[in-house]
Amino acid sequence: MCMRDKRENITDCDTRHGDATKNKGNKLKKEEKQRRKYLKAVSKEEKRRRKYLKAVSKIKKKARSELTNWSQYGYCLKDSMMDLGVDDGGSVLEIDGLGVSFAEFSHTIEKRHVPCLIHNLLKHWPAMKRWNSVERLMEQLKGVACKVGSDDDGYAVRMLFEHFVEYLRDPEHGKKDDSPLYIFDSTLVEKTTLKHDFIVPYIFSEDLLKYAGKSRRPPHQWMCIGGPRSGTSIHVDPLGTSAWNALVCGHKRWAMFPPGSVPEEVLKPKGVNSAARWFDVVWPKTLLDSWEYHKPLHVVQGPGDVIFVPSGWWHVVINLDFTVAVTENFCSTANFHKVFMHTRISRPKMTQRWLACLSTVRPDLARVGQQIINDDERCSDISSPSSSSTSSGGSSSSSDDENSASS
Ligand SMILES: O=C(O)CCC(=O)C(=O)O
Ligand SMILES: [Fe+2]
Repeated sequence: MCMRDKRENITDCDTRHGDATKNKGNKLKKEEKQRRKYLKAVSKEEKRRRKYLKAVSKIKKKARSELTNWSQYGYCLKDSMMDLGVDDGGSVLEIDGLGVSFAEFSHTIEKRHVPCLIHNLLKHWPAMKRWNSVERLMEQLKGVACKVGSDDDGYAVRMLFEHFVEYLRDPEHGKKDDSPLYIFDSTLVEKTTLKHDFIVPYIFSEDLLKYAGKSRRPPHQWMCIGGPRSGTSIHVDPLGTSAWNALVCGHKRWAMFPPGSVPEEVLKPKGVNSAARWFDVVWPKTLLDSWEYHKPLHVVQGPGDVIFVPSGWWHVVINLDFTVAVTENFCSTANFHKVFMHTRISRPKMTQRWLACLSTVRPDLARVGQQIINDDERCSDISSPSSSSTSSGGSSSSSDDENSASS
């Protein structure tokens, strides 16, 4: 090798060595940048998780201050809880929504107060595609505070939808709780884009309470979103209204009792404070041959099914998996008499306004309402000899502020 070659080699070597050092430096810098980015993401995630955990524990305390142990019955391990006679066919009348007209439904089902399960009413609802998974719902509900309960003073307890989803998937919370938190919110439809995804089924389209005035009208439409074992304790819907409940995804188990003689051990069983507990403790008793009262009607509602609950029927509902539903309490010609009797006592001011509006749009029903008022006055005249013949104007003990939320 000549000197020149040698020099070139040395220079070559130097350059390569320089490049290698530079590369190494760059690599280290890149790694350091990545490490910082990673640590930033971790700390952001930790902060987010801490925020979520803080929110959950605060919300749980507020929504059910009486509960110290949310998983004391171990229902999450009891598979039979979610399998309670699902295959036994149910005992509620089932009809095809496509084959029933408004008049038929009103005469054969509503006026006879027959609970029923209606198939095929929701096929054309955009909601059937837009609400059928947590991810799809997140597109519309991220950042929205949803009602998951009430505190001891009756104020709404709200939770961000994304926190609710995390709660449902959390092995230490929603996955483990006996009766997990449940979104039951009468403002969600109005305040979000969810309202564009459905229309009230035609057989329930006669909404007479809209004539009571928007500001006075009690809440009447709720979104219900929850995981397995969440649900609604036994109750009757408010103000004599009937209800339709449209299930978009998942399965709900219903038990229903007719108005009238339902025993205390069904309505107020000791130590039963949730739908899950009710189905564990009370439900099996009602199935025994020795059960001496009314047997409940029962049914499992699946995706696309609508349940009709006639006014005055007691009902208790448990979610068997992740469910999304919308439900509405309504007054129609079929239950008008019953609803008017209720509102007259508990919402006298609203009833006055309602009657005035009905006299224009539905004079036939306004006459029914006026007759109820006249009959009431006649009765109170007869029962209290000292009373004057002027209008009683509604019971003084009645409240015009009754909260009509059903659960
Ligand atoms: O879906 C539920 O949890 C029950 C709803 C209910 O009570 C109703 O629709 O009347
Ligand atoms: Fe209800």
